[in-house]
Amino acid sequence: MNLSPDIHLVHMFSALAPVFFFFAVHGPLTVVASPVAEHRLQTHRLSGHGSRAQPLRGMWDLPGLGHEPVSPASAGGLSTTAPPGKPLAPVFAGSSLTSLPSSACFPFVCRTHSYHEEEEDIDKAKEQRKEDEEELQLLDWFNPHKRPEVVTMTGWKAPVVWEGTYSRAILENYYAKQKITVGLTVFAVGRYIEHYLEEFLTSANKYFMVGHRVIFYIMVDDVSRMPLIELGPLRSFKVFEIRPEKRWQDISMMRMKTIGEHIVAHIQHEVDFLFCMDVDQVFQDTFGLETLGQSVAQLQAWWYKADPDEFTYERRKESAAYIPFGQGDFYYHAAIFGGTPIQVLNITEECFRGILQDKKNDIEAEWHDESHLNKYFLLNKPTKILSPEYCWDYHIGLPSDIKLVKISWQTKEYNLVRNNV
Ligand code: 5GW
Ligand code: MN
Repeated sequence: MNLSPDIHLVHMFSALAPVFFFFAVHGPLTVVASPVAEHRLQTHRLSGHGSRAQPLRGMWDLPGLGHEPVSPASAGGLSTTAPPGKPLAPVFAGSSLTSLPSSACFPFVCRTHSYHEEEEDIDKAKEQRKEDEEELQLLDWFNPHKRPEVVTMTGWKAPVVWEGTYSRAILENYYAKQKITVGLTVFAVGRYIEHYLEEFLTSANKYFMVGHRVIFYIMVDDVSRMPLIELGPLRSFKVFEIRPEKRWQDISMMRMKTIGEHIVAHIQHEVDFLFCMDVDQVFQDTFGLETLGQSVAQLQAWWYKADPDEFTYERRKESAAYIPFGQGDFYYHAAIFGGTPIQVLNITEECFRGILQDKKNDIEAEWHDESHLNKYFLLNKPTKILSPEYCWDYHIGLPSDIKLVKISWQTKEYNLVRNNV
């Protein structure tokens, strides 16, 4: 189960260089990038931001060895629900000299300074450092009381982010110092390329993490049918060709394996946060910093008010995704999940482990990867939950709970797109 040699990075587009580069790389996965884009990734990596400091290894490196799931206690602690803090970048790494504090000059140009002045300078620099290092606390940007009619805090003290509960301005101010990069994986196989991919990408370009570095990871079964899209500033994408699965259930489920492989191979070095999304949906409004967290789950629009015993969890004991009646917190939608690369790797590994176990036992969970994702988040509580405003189905109507739709479902035209059942 090594990294499949059939995954080729074939295309990378840099927003800074509005020229398309096409590469066909055969053999093991190699990152080929335009010089400009590669330089940008390189300098970014040098700053050694937290989640990318430790290279990850997955179950696909060492069969049988995976990551321990995060315990509900540690995943759900209040402190982990705040956006994770980042260590300060080393002074000279990736930043220009003009951004250095005035005290950070070399001794030989500071000879005229008195000891007293130097002490003051050091104090000032220390204060500045403290300000920079201070981690934003959850309640600095999140107010659960702003939406009293809906659940805004879980039993394990994770925020459920609804419109009106967050201050994006405070988050923007905090993350401005951190220079984060956010990844977004999306798969389009068969007719899903023509049907959904262009609108998904065009809308994501407009609304996903605007003002921040974004890398779209696009997995298609035929790169020649990839729509050409002009991206805005700070956006780039990488396209990979994947082998299409014959059964549609497998197309959906094998995403878990592929995402994990890509996190291990390169994504871990490239982004601070990663989202994984279905392609059959469209961004309608800003999907911003308030969605970032260690491990992020999406409430399924049709079930957000239902009782857990009504949820369509897998109810057969024989499946790895089994959740007995009487258990369960929420029904999560597999169309959106995310977190730091290490957390997303853990999610995808554990889900894929469950999928393989089920295949061995000749059983398939009722809602495929979504059943396994729900089991995962039952055992490993998400540190942040997104309200159904982040993935709304207008077929439900527009109840007053839904103040601002950020992403909406596309109409399911199964007869048109699902020729591979
Ligand atoms: C095809 C037939 C049945 C189910 C899924 C597919 C299918 C899914 C496909 O032919 N091509 C494809 O790229 N997918 C990927 O899997 C898309 O990213 C899609 O968004 C994701 C999940 O499948 P969906 O969106 O059809 O599933 P639901 O749960 O949203 O109905
Ligand atoms: Mn979908």
